[in-house]
Amino acid sequence: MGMLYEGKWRPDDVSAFTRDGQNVSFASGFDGWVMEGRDAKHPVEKNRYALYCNRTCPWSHRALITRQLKGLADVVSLVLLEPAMGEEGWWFGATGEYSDPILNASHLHELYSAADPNYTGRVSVPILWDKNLRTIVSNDSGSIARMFNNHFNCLAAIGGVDFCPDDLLEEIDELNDYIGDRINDGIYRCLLASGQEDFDIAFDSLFCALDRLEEQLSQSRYLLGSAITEPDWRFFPCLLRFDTIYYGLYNCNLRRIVDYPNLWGYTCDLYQTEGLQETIDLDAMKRGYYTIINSRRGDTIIPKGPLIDFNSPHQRHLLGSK
Ligand SMILES: N[C@@H](CCC(=O)N[C@@H](CS)C(=O)NCC(=O)O)C(=O)O
Repeated sequence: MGMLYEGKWRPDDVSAFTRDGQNVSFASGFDGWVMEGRDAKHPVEKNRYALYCNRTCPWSHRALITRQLKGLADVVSLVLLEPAMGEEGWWFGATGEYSDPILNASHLHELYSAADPNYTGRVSVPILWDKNLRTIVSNDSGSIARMFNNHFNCLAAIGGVDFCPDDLLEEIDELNDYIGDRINDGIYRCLLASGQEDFDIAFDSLFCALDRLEEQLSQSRYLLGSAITEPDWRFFPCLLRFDTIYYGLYNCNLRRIVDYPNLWGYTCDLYQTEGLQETIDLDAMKRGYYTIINSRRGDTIIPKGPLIDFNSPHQRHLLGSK
């Protein structure tokens, strides 16, 4: 995977920025905030921002979900990248669903070097783009989701939804970190393990965390009680992808999510949240993952299965709070 080095695309990895099996790090590079108030560098304004996402990416998905469920679809534009990676990383089609109507760019790295002509680092999705200042506000999915939740309420079409209530902030941050490290990055540690020992450590750690969360979800409908909070939207994108992608393609195959009664019911419950399915294209997601990983392994086949019914009935609403 290439990266930008002083504003120029380099197809080769630069070791300081690569991930290895032990130390997968997904650090971001732009850390601006959209804030209320005229003096803010990035003020809250309708049609000023665009979210650049990829359908394969679970980090993109958490930002996309928050945009959708807060009712910001007409406030923050959405630009999707091709669910595939090329020589120059994430790219846009010339026309159609995966083109870039805002900047007409052909690769995502063009946005990074437009924002900072000397940028050195990974070129990742999602990003929040400020159309007025022609720069990246943030390329950290957690911050983008938090901005959508906390700072766009005056423009949100759906009122009363709060995935980050003040009284739960500490627990939310703690659980976000746990899920980020043990689940989100944990899955990628399995993919990127450099040898058997690294893989075994990553694999055991991942399934140990899934066991813990399975237990936690036997007590309450959502991770922190009877209302959905941020960590649920960090966890869900991985659960949605698990049996189709990570189980086979990433060798995360101790158990499938359908084998865990609570995790499976919870996944279906969240999947059936009103409006959520607007954020999902299961075919594009699978095609994207297989195309990317197959090209590294010299394979071309995309499996047809598995058949999974995320609309299966569940009884999660019968569970109360913790
Ligand atoms: N810290 C970032 C990480 C996002 C991330 O790792 N995105 C992956 C796609 S799933 C990516 O764009 N990788 C490209 C690269 O690493 O060069 C976030 O939370 O938003």
